[in-house]
Amino acid sequence: MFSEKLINKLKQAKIVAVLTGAGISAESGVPTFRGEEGLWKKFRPEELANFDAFMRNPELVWEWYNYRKKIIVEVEPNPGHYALAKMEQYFEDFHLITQNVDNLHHRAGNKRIYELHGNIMRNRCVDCNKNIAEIPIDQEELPRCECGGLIRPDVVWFGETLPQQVMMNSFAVANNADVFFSIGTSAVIQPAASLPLEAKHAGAYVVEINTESTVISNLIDESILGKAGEILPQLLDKFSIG
Ligand code: BV8
Ligand code: ZN
Repeated sequence: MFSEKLINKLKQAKIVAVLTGAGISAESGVPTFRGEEGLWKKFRPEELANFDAFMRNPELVWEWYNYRKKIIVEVEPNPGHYALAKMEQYFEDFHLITQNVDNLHHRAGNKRIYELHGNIMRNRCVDCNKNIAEIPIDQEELPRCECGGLIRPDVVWFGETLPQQVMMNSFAVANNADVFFSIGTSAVIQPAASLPLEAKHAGAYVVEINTESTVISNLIDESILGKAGEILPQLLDKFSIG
């Protein structure tokens, strides 16, 4: 399943980077966005994951995030998440960049996580930008800050810029990585989806792990078809860090 080339590249690698998407959490039971059972089957992203939709109908958007939070607090990280936590310990210089907001990489034990799209467990005030601690999921009335402003989930919506420092660091990592994995992402959301190609152009060995091929499968070095929760532990076995 793994090419000699990948194994050798990983053996020699100093800097290893990973970009994950919703697919790494699928085996935990968290719906992906565009899959058959996808979150966006019922709703369309433009209706929900954007600021105007939120200001127009904050109740609906909070209903969607509370629905997702209910799922997330019930599930556990899967072997794919735990494998990435082990990789952080094994490789000298390991960077985990995620598009996911589900907090599962934290719970699996990764310390150095670049959260490109924020984190569903964090909240902030739309007026004073203050970070607001955990909000009860079944809260009926709209959460409001002491300044009176509406509280929103601290995630990056469509049309919103990604956290600048996290973005810059992620692109720097892509430009210096020896091996770059794109795991469980359909690679359509920009600018995150540019990272694997940025790494490729900078000379990294780029590997995709996905249950289906994506728009970048033919543009990178190796595309491994299958479930991340099965493939990643097998990859670690090759380095006897299974
Ligand atoms: C910005 C957070 C502009 C909230 C999300 C350039 C070109 C074209 C368009 C744009 C562009 N630049 C900006 C845009 C617009 C837009 C965009 O990309 N549109 C798309 C539709 C083309 N981008 C933005 O708006 C971004 N902002 O750039 O603003 C700007 C610039 C300057 C100044 C001001 C403004 C913001 C994008 C972030 C949006 N937020 N979510 C929330 O989660 O609620 S997006 C959402 O998509 C999630 O974050 C998700 O992580 C992300 C990507 O989806 P995936 O993770 O890939 O999930 P998906 O379901 O698609 O795929 C799952 C994959 O897993 C599949 O391939 C499947 O086969 C695989 N899989 C399934 N099971 C498994 C598996 N793989 C392995 N194992 C398994 N078991
Ligand atoms: Zn406030």
